[in-house]
Amino acid sequence: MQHQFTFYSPTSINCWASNGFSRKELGAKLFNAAAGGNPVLWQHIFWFFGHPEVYILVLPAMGLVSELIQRAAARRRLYGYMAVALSSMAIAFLSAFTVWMHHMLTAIFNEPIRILASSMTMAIALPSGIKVFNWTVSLYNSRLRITTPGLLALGFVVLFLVGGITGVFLPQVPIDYAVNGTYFIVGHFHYMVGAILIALLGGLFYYFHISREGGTMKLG
Ligand SMILES: [Cu+2]
Repeated sequence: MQHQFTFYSPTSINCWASNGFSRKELGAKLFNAAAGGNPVLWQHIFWFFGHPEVYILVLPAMGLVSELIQRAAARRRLYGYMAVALSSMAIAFLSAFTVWMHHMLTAIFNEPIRILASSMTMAIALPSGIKVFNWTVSLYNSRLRITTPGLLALGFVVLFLVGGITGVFLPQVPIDYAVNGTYFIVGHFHYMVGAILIALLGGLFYYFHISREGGTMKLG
């Protein structure tokens, strides 16, 4: 039942569209090595969507956290607001066009291309680092208040930091050979997705408290 799993996630839709649909409905042999196709091409198409998909999730969470730190935790304007905003654009650009092949470092054997994917992936650490640094500095000398959405925003920063530190290892090609297919990858990914969920929860708490409690944070 190839069509059944299309409903589960956007990644599955991409998977179905690029592989199942063209193969079954159009009779294509693009990914079939026996028919002269290239199975790695399927991986390219899958990850050209699959990698930016993670950033489609995390960029709104980063925006939420930037607002929550200002409004619900530090109660001051974000340190280096413009740098935080520009780093979002840098992350969006880098993640969309330059790094999908870091999911395939053990599947492609073109060394310059592998080095390019590896270095572009490490480059994403710069705008991400700017964000974590500015979020942290915003708390310095601030009128820190412990509120539910504020704590969830700080929780995002901590989880994102652990996810980022485990992420530093992954673009290194030799390390990738060791950890490919292990729970190290799963752990890294789940720190990020956990952080995203925490940020969304913080945004929801903040939004609904404002409307129901006239600006106080009693419900949390
Ligand atoms: Cu990726």
